[in-house]
Amino acid sequence: MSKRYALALAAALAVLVASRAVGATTWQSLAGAQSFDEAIQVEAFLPNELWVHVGDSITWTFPADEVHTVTFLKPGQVRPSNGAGCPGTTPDQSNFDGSACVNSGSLLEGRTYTVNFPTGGNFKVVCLVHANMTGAIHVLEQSEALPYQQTFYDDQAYTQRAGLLKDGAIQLGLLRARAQQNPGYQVNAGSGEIVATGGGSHTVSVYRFTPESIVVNVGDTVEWTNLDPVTAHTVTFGTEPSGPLQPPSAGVTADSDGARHAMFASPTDSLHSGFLVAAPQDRIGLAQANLAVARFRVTFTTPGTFDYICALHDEVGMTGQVIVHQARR
Ligand SMILES: [Cu+2]
Repeated sequence: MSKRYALALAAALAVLVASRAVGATTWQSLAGAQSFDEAIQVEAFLPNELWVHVGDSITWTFPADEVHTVTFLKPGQVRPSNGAGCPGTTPDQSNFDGSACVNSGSLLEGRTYTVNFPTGGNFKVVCLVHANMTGAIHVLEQSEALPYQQTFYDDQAYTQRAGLLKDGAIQLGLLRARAQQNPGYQVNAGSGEIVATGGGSHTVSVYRFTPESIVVNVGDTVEWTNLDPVTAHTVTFGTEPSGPLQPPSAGVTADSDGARHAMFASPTDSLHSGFLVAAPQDRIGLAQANLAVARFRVTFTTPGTFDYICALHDEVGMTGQVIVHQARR
């Protein structure tokens, strides 16, 4: 049985099982996707624009090891942090009509979350973890014709996922090639891109340090730069901070160009960069964002092998190593 046929069959069975009213349909979408090695994470609803009828539902399936949320805020509601929810979470099979927010909470591979739409309207769906993972749900009256069937959305999800994964793979390949051609003191701490659709935006991110291992001498300074337009990463040696991950550890200073900087002496010590992340996109009519802190420098003062992780993404393999040799006389 082809995968597409299986998906269509599963969708058809879901309709039969889940129908709550005569003619009500449960539509299918994805929240996230990833490459086999988990290095490329698609932060997107696939597809991110659906037209459904009043009384219909949409089930989002979470196939990735990076967390996402399916969240419908009230119109104009200030975007909360992921931990705060909208506030909190709402149960599977919640209704959304625009009067109260709906939030799945952070979900991982293997989970699903269904939202019912009892009234008409045009609604924005967002992921509270990934700012540029957004979409639109158009809830039309029963008397209106819907433009697409589930098979169209399945094809669209497949095509968009393939395109985003390909973009991420090209970025990772270019970064690895550049690191091989110009071995120096630079480490790339992630990259990515945001893609607009008619319904919102998709993000694809590379969750890898390139090069993953770098060799330097005592006294050298290694510089990490996060090139992702929206996703934060950290450079964390030793024990992860027990509290919030946004601030750097004590002793991290700012260079005159704004980059964070630390001296580091022992492979058994701990050191945390804090969030390295691009500035949020500016919007006309609002105060401009401060400059980003997307760069971290560490000067190594003793030889040794220094292993580190991204404290946000080590579970999908975002780890690295600095090997520090005694300088030659
Ligand atoms: Cu990361």
